[in-house]
Amino acid sequence: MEKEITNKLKMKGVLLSIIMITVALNVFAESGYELWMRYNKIDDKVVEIEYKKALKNILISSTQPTLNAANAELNLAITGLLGMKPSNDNTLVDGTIIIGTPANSDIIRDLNIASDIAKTGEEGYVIKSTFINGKSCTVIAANHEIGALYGTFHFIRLLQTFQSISNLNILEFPKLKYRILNHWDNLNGTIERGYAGYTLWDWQRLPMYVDQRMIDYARANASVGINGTVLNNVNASGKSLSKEYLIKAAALANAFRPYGIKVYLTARFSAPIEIGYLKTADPLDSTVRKWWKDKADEIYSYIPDFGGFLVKANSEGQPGPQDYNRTHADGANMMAEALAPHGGIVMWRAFVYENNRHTDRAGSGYIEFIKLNGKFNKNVFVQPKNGAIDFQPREPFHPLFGQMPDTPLMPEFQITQEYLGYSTNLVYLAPLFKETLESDTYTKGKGTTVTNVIEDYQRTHGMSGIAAVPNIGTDINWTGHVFGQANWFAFGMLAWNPDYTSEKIAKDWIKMTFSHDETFIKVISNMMMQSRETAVDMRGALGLNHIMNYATHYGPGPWYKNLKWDAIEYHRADEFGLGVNRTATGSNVAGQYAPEVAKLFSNPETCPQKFLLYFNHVSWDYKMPSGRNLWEELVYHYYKSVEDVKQMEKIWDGIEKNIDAQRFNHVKQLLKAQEEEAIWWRDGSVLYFQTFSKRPIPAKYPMPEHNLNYYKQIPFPYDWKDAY
Ligand code: GCW
Repeated sequence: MEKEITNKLKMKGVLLSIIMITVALNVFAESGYELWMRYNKIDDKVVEIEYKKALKNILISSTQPTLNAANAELNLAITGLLGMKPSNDNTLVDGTIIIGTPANSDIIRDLNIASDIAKTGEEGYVIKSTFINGKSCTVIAANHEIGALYGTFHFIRLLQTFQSISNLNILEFPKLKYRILNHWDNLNGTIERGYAGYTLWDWQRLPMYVDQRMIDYARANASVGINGTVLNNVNASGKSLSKEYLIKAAALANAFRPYGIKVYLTARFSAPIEIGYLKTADPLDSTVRKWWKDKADEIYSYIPDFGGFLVKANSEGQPGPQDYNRTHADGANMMAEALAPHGGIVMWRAFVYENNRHTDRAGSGYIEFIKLNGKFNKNVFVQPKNGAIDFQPREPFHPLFGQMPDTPLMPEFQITQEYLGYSTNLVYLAPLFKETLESDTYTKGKGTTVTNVIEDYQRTHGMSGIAAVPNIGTDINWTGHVFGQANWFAFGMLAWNPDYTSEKIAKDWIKMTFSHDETFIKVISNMMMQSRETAVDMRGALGLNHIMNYATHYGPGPWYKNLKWDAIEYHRADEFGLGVNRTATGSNVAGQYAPEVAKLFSNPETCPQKFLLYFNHVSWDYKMPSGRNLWEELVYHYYKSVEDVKQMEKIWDGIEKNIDAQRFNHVKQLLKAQEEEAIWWRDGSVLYFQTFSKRPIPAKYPMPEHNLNYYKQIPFPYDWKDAY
């Protein structure tokens, strides 16, 4: 009897554990690996009924790799979303989706949509609901298969966001031609400023082994229209151009090709010396020129559609043409000449500044490049960062935008959060990207936004583009912080169309990544929209920047003293006030902008408050529009940042029931860390600036718990470079 009971209990125990494991699997199933390509079963009956009728059969018109990829993706999506596999044959039934081009599909050719398709160019598409032989169908058609793939991803996005698909009439094409990720991956597997693990490129096992993750990477990029990837760091190793590595890069190019993604490499300027054993890398030397030509020919023999080179030259210690008294144009044109016969391009970075500090760093890029307007070959982009200093939490747009009409510029953004709390902090970056893109350069009169400037190069030069340094690594969720995925997604969407709004992108991403619950979407999108402002407030509002810890770029460091660059150069705090005088009476970086902009920025009364201290040295007593004086305003922003992070934590706690435990806990822990960091920034910075302002922290705020010295000595949480 006793034994029986024990056995029964044991059985119960087993059953219970099975149930618990199942529950746990459901609850913990979400690692974030699927990114926004998460095709979980639809939980809305009305939507499900509509989709079940419309998604019965997929008919593709070729078996080339790109259409195969479209077919596979749509199959995956429908099977996941509806729990029902569509058929995949040539019979036209109600609910058929036809994917193809006029060249390979009779059905598409016979439809009356040729003029629409003609408008979509190389990569665009149309998506149309229509009747064919009395059957209700959806047509995804494009001039080229890659357009059809992009159209398929767009269609899937409609499904994932529960849009009605019964009456579609969509015509889309990208506004910019080159939409590129600049990876900063090193050949040893580490990533410069990468906070989501190690490089995705498995140099050891390539080319024999190409991991499924490469395909998933390509799917994610294609789903948002990214069409190029620079595999390696701009602080480049010549080795990446050696035969050994080219063969490996070719294997990646093969994996990415069906998804429309071209491979690019960084080119170390001194590679002819390091791997070619020449005595010089002088761009006007004929043996050097020949070396680059031969190298380009060799690369194209392995990668026939190789995209081209990205180059960081004469910047932060990298070699470059100035080592030989040549110009940036001499260097870029030499490489451009080698790539031109194959259709490749050069992206030549304008991120240069004098390490020995004769000029204001904010003005160096402009000074170097403005004189080279029009001096570059046709297949060269000059690539400035979005702002002139670095990828700061907030900077005004780079003064070169609009002022190099004869040389196409390709702005570079940073998705990886080098100055924004790595992958520990929740910061939605679309508002940052948009802020630059929507800035008015006034270079062709009022309303000449950065977007207008970069799009216009398509008309004037036949090329236009945008790039960003990604946040992608081997972490299971790809980006370290699950909200970092939104920044990869947002960059792709904005590269396709800079006019999309940050809110719309956030809402789509939330639906695809987390939940369709109306309240969830509303509160989380609001939280994301606010998060960039919070990130700025945390690190110095009102136009302050580059006052982080100099070594790690993490945590506060306005006190930092270094022989080359003191933090003081960036904030100029003194007893009178705060801010850098970049007006005509100072370094006159303001004077590098169009006169209307210069005028606006040079007067504290007209300068947008968010850039006030970037351009002006302002008294601590200066009255701000809020009625507070400058000191109080600064303190207000630091204190607000901590409150805002706490608010994010509250919001997050409130949505626990809406999502899986794994991602809930992931974000919860990171927000807690962000709160602690906001306090660190706030108390350290306020106490430091107080040594100049000599004014009290208003009594309504809690006083810092420690003295300034304490905050100065807080060690960086973990620096792998020091951890041997
Ligand atoms: O922001 C700085 C980074 C460097 C980086 C450099 C650049 C790749 O601190 O790590 O080097 O910019 O953009 O070249």
